[in-house]
This record gives sequence, C-alpha cells and structure tokens, in this order.
Amino acid sequence: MNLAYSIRLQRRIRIYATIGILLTGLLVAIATAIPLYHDAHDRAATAYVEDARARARSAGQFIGKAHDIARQIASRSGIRDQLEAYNRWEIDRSELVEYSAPRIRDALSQGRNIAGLVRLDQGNDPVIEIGQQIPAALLQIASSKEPVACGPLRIDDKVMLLVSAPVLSRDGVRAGTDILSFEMAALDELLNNDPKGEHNTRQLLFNSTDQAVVEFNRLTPGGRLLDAGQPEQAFLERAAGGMTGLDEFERSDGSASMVAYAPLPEMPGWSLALVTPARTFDTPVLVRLASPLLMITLLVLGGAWLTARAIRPVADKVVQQSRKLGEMSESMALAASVFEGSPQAVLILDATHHILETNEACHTITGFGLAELRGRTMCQALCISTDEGGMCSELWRGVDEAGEWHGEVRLMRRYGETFPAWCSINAVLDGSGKPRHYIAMLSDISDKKQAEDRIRHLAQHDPLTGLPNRSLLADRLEHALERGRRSENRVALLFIDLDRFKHVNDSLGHPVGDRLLQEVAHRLHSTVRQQDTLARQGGDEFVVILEDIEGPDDAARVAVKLLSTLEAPVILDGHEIFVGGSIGISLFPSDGDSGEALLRCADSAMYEAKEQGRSTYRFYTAEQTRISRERFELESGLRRAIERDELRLFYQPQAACANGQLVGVEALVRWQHPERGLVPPDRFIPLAEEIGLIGQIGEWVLNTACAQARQWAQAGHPLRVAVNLSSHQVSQDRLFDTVKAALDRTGLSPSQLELEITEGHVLKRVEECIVELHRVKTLGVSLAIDDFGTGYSSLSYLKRLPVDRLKIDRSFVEGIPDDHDDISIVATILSMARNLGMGVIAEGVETPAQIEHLVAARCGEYQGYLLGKPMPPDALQDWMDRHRANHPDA
Ligand SMILES: Nc1nc2c(ncn2[C@@H]2O[C@H](COP(=O)(O)OP(=O)(O)OP(=O)(O)O)[C@@H](O)[C@H]2O)c(=O)[nH]1
Ligand SMILES: [Mg+2]
Repeated sequence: MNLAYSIRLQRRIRIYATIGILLTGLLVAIATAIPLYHDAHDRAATAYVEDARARARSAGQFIGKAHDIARQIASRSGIRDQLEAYNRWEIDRSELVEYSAPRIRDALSQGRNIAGLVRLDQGNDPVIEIGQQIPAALLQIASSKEPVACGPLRIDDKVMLLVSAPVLSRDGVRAGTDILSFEMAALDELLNNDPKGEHNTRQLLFNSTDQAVVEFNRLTPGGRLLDAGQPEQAFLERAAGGMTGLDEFERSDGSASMVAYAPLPEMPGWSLALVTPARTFDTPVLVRLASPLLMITLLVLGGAWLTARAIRPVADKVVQQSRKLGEMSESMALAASVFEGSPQAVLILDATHHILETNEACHTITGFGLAELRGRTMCQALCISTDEGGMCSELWRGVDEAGEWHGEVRLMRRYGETFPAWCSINAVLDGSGKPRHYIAMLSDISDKKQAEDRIRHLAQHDPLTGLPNRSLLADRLEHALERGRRSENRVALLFIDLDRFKHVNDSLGHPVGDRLLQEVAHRLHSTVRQQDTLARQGGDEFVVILEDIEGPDDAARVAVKLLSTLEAPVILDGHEIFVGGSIGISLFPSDGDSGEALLRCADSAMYEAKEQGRSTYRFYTAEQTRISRERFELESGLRRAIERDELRLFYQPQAACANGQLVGVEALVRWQHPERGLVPPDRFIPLAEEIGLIGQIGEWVLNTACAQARQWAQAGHPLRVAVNLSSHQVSQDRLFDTVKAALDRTGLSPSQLELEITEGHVLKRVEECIVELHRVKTLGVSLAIDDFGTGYSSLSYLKRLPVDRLKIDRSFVEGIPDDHDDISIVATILSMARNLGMGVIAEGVETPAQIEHLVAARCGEYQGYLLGKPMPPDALQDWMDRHRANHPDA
C-alpha cells in the first residue's frame, strides 16, 4: 500500500462514513417527516375546513338574520293592515305611504346593513319604496309564503342580497310582499374580521339557486361578483349540496390552490369556500416540520462531525502507518538493491546457521545457486575451514563470544576447487538479545592472495634463479635452528661459492654468467632433498640448510654430491664451461647457536676449501674435516671393494671339546684395503649397513663361503661352514631365496652350511624371523644363535625358533674358570640347550683352563685362539694338516 493510495483511502473512509451518517440522518428525517407532515397536514386541513365551516356558519347567520328582519317587518300588523286596506282600495297609495313609510323606516333602522325596502301589493306592484332602489326586474322573487333570499347580485355597483318576505293577513292570505336589500359589505366585514383570515385567502359565497358567486378578500372590500364557470364553483356546488371538504386544484395559471368548502347551515343551496394558494396552506405544515427536521439535521451533522473526528485519528494512524510502511518498503528496497548489487557474497542464516537467502554474488563466487544452498549450514555447504586450518566451530565460537567474526577462510566452490575468502559474520539479535539471524559476507580474495604471494615471493626470492634469497634464508635458518633446539637434532649449513666464476663473466659476458648461475641453481636444487633449503646468498654464492642430519658425515656426503653435480660441464652458447665450487660446512650446535654465527663459520670454512685448492669442501673445524674425510674415503673405498675384489673371507676352526676334532669353520669377512691393509669387520660392517652395502657384502660372503666349503668337500675335507647373517639379511623376506641360490650355485650340501644369526637381530622382529627361519630351515641348513646370552632371549620364543646350536658369547667364556657368574651362566646355557635338544659351541676360548672347564661341563664344541685364529683358506689348509697330525684320534 503506497502513501497516495492510503491517503485516498483515508479520504474515502471519511467521505463514506459522513455520507453514511447523512444518509441515515436523511432516512430518519424522512421517516420522521412523513408522519409529521401527514399529521401537520391533517391538522392544517382540519383547521382550514373548520375555518370554512365557521365562516359558513357566520354567513348563514347573516342571511338568516336578513330573513328574520324581513319576516318581522312583514309581520308588523299596523302597516300590514294598511296594506290590506290599500288592497281593498280603502285607502289610496299616498295614505298608505304616509302611514307605513315612517314605521317601516323605523323598523329598518334596527338593521344596520339594510340598504332599502320595496313593499309590493297583492298584485306585486311596488307601493312603498324606501332607501335603495331595486330594479323592477329583480322584484320577481316575491312568490313564496316564506322569506326567500336572492343574490347576491349587483345593484348600483354594490353587491346586494335581496330577501323577499310575504306580508300575510291575519288569516294567512298573502297581502303583499316586502323585498329587502342588504349590502353584502356587512357580511364581508363580518367574515374578514375573522382573525384567522389570511391575506391571500379568498372567501367565496355561493348561492346555487341563482348560480351566483361572490368573493370576499382584502383587496375587494364589499365583495365582488364572479362570473360563472370558475374552477372553484364545482367545490361550491358540492358544498351547496351539503358536503364539507378540502381539495386541491390547479388554477388556469397553473398554480396549485387549496379549497376548503362547507354548506351554510340552514340555508339550503348556499355554500362557502375558502381558497388559498397551496404554498400558503403548506407553510404552516412546513413550519411545523421545521423544528424536528432542524433537530434531526443538527443531530446528523453533529453525528457526522463526531464520526469524522472519531475516524480522523484512526485514519491519520493509517496514513502514518502507511507512510512508515512506505518508508520501510523504500528502505527495504534500498537494502534489497544493496543485497543484490553487492559484489560480496551475502548469506543470510537462521539462528541454527542454516542458509535462508543468498545474493547473486554468492552464486558467482561459489557456483552454488540458492536452491542448492538453502537449508544447509554454511560450513557444510561451502566446506569452510579457517585460515589457521581450524574448523568452522572455532569461527562460530568467535561469533558467539563477540557477536561477530572476521577472518580469512578457505571455501570450496561447487566443483571442488578451494579458494581463500575474507569472511565477516555478524549476529542479528532479537529483542531478548539472542541471535535471530546471522549475516555472512564472503569475498573471494584469490587475486589478492596471489598478488600478496607474488609480492612475498618477489621479496623473498632471487629474481635470477627463483631460489630463496638472503632474507628468506635467514628466516628458514632461524626456523631450522628452532626445530633443531627442540628435537636436539643437528643442522648443517653448506656455503657454496663457485670457483673462478669471475672468469666466466669476463670471458663470455655477464648474460652467459647469469645463465650459468641459473643452471647451477637448477643442478644444486635437484641434488638436495625437497625438505632442504637451497638459497642464493648473492653473487656466485649459494647456501644449503640440511635439517635432521645424523652427523657431520651426512653433511659431507651432501657436499660431495653437490660438488660432483657441479663437476659436469655446462654447455652455453656452444661453450663448454667447467665450473666447480668450494663448500664450507658449519654444524649446529657445535659450531654456533645462531644463524649468523653458522653462516660466518660456513663462510670461513668455504675460504679454507678455496685455500685447499677449490672444488672441495671443508668443515669449520679441522678435526671434523679429518674425520669426515677419512670416513668418506672409507665409504667410497668400500663401494668399490667388491668390484675390486678387496674383500676376503677368513675361516676360524671349530672343534669338539671332548677330543679336539675339527667340526667346522666360521667364515669371517675382512677388507683388504690397498692402503690401509686389512680392515677388521667392526670398522667397515656398520658403515656398510649405514650406506646400504651390507646386503651386497652379505651375499658375497654367503656365496664365497659356500663355494669354499664345496671346494673343501670336493678335496675330501667336508667341513661345516658357519656364515654370519647381517640383521639386514635376517629381516629380509628374501633370505630363503638368497640361501637357496647360494646352495644351488655352489652345489654345497645344505647340511654343511650353518647360518649364524645374532640374538639381538632376532629379537627386533621375532615373529617375522620365526616364520622366515622356519622356511630357510626347510632347505636343510642348520641355524645357530650367535652371542647367546647377551640379548636376554626369552625361553618362550627360543623354543619356537628352529635353532640347532647356541653360541656362548666370548664375554662369558672369558671369566672361566674364575668368575662364578660366568660359570653359572655357561652352566645354565648348557643345561638349557641340552633340555631343548640343541648343540652348544663356546667362542673365544683362549686358555687350556677354559677348555678344561668346558669339557667338564660337557660343552659340545668350541672355537677360539686356543684352537686357531681366523685365517685365509690356504693357511687353514696347512692348519688342518697340522691339526690332524696333532690329533690322530680325532
Ligand atoms: N653474471 C653474473 N655475475 C655476478 C652476479 N653477481 C655477482 N657476479 C659476479 O660473480 C663474481 C663472483 O666473484 P668471486 O666469487 O669473488 O670470485 P671468483 O671469480 O668466483 O673466484 P673464487 O670464488 O675465488 O674462485 C664477481 O665477478 C661478480 O661480479 C650476477 O648476478 N650475475
Ligand atoms: Mg666465486
């Protein structure tokens, strides 16, 4: 409803209410006025008719009185006798007149309105004339024995009434007639004196016998004779016939008149009518109606005014409301246009975070239409996670606590793509302060983020190589040290400076130098692990941060890798460029606790490398460099040892305790280093394990030992050969295949092969080892547990291992025969082995006392320096010959 409409409506309500009241008033007025009018009209009519009747009565009395006067004069005996005497000719006319005239005059003087008298004799001839002359023609009325009125008629411009009265003798014979003339003016006076007379009311007196009508009114004093055929005459005749009534009729001029008529009482043929214009008649009727109608009108107007007044505040309220509504709808339209036109996605949520409304921008940004979003929570629909990786619940907790939340979130578009958005959520509270709705506004900040990322990238990266620059390096280094401090891990810093790079610039130009730097960056980058940081420190300097390294060797290994990467020539514009580098290494925490200190140390180590002839690396401390270098050399030597056939197998004899008979040999690996000589296994086996060569070495040992044993067997000296398996071999599923392959390849009888496994290695993966060793055992080889007693084996799984022999560790044998503990342990192992049906071999036997004790303790076999040191196969052959010679019984 707009304002104009409500104003129109308000006006209409007021008009209709007023009209309603006026119409009601009108109806009441009509309902009141009609009976009132009828009543007033009836009263007026009655009064009018009564007036006519009263006037008729007056007129009747006037005529009756004229009759009486005529009758009295005629009956006067003196003058009557004279007339009779005249009739009988006894007196003449003059005597008659002389006698009668004074007496008649005297009698006439009693009636004021008598104009004259004419006495006729028996022959109806006038004999006495007094006063008004009466034309002879009019004297014909003398006939009846009763007085008779005639007229009204005009005599000498006067309207007269003639009354004839017979003069009767004593015996009733008519002796003559008196004709008296009366002036009607007297009647006029009588009638018009009537106080009820109206100015414009006409009075008509009618004598039907003579068809004469006389009118009295104010303007014609004395009356006026009317011509016959007047419209009123019909009513006069009706009245002359005896009727009384009131009628309305139209005059010739078209005006309406009211006529009240009545007969003159006791005057047959005479009637009177009052004629007045209808409006004159209606006036008192209307006057009578006026006051009640005025009252009604006032009441109605008052009512209408009160209603209008009563309605006005309501109507004003309606207008006000509608104005407010209009304003509200305007502001709502404005809000709607803001909502729809907003470039931000706007979501209106209910109190339970479910989506009610979204705008077009939401569709554009998220790809979801309102139909897909409505009824789902914002978090569900858009898979919201906060920028800190938190969940939506954190966001709502923020809104609940502060009524609003602003922050960066990640949203998911309709097709699964996620994007960063700035999110503002505000709670809309109800009257009681509880959230009624929430307004969420989201803007896609992908572009902004990209720009920020780009700016950040530019600020933190070297434009030439794209590597982190000095600033980001410092940052990363700080973080790496922080992590190192927490985890107590070491961190290494490698400072690389290209060798004689200036020469490239000078000879091939700066642009080529640039491209070379790019290529170097690329190579270095692909050499280091992903988690390591490679940065360009500036010029031809690069820095690598290595985290979580085990020790300096790791750093050295990386340095060597980097140097070898740089060794390969770079081809640029057809030039083959050799570019080397010098690397300085500093270590955290040993060389310094801060990034700055470590950089300084690495830089100075780098100069040391340059000093030492370039294309090399140096640690910050000389000792570390030495250790590292040695280790590195050992490592690289070991890598080549197999292919250069530098590994050797030595065999240590094993014999029965009881009679010293040779039962087997244990194969032991040695590295015949070209410069260092014979390297014992404890110097290179852990290194081989560390650098992943152990598998290869283990396989070599197994194959070589099997081949050797086979060779001895073929030469007529079948010997059991015990081969140590590394933990790497034991824990591999391939052990079965490896052993089988060695046996197949060499043709050695499985019964001649004994595999030694270290107790500690088995304990690491008991269940898997049990399964795998059972499989290996199916090949027919025997199994021994090396270093038994040091690994705290549990009897329960020892029972489940398919073991043939236990090897008592040399540390227990060492204490025999003095150390009681060792003696007890050895005794326990022996008794246990016996109970489990296993053989026992003691190792490290060096003295005759030890072997004596072992014999006494019924230990099955032994090995050790007392019997023979590990020796090359040729030496063993000699040893065997000697041994046989010394033990002819065995
Ligand atoms: N092309 C190119 N050269 C650069 C850039 N920044 C620094 N250099 C040059 O790199 C060279 C680095 O020189 P040094 O490392 O001090 O000397 P060097 O010739 O490499 O000799 P040594 O390092 O002592 O083996 C200087 O000649 C610099 O001008 C660069 O962005 N682009
Ligand atoms: Mg340089």
